[in-house]
Amino acid sequence: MCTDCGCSPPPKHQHDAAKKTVQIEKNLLDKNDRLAAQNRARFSDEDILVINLLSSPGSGKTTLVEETVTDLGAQLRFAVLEGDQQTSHDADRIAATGTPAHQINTGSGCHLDAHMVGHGVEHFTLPDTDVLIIENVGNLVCPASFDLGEDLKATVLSVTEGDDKPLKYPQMFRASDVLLINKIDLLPHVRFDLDACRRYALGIRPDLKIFEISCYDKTGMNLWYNWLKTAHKQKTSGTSSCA
Ligand SMILES: Nc1nc2c(ncn2[C@@H]2O[C@H](COP(=O)(O)OP(=O)(O)O)[C@@H](O)[C@H]2O)c(=O)[nH]1
Ligand SMILES: [Mg+2]
Repeated sequence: MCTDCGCSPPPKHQHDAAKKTVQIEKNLLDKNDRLAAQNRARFSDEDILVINLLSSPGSGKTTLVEETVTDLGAQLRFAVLEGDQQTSHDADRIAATGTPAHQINTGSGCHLDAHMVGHGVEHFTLPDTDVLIIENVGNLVCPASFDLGEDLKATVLSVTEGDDKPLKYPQMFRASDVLLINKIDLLPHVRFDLDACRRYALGIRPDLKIFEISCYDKTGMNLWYNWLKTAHKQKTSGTSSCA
């Protein structure tokens, strides 16, 4: 009888392979953490607030960024890194607002990593930047594990995705400082229990800051904007985060 998992006969080679995989993953994450620390030091030197924006595909991340840079562009200087497997659609959308934007294509990759971000920001003039938004690849799993050197992780969840997502993908919600529940203009048309969603998310991370927003009719957007401005002020004054 195998002592690791109780299987019979013991498939030793499988356990060896699993150990090797764990070691490779650990090495990858260690390397990522070192590069993320370098990014973080650089962003702090430049007084830049960095937001890592996460969600599944289609929740409205790019729309949120378009609205935010348009409405706050006179008060804060934004730069936006866009992550997708293919196309430059999202960077093109942000560039159309007049905001510096750069697209990172990950090919088959399911998340951005600190190395990509370190090179991505070479396309911006960092001393002219107050807030860097990094729109991660749409995926509620892997991006949670990769530190990019951000100050805060913000997750967008739209009401069409179901109120139980915090329970199904707890790692993402545990890692997040902010949750934006988007598309609440669609609430009359979908079965989404806002109170239950809040309860599930807060059960996973009790200090999670939650905004209920609609990028279409602008509900809740001013609260998000005020929070972002306060977070930037706190970053540049060296006080702790407002998350
Ligand atoms: N009804 C509604 N649709 C939205 C809202 N925000 C974004 N969308 C739509 O959702 C779709 C996906 O948006 P996008 O920003 O590309 O999502 P991303 O994949 O997370 O970047 C687009 O058709 C948007 O117009 C919203 O607040 N309400
Ligand atoms: Mg997008």
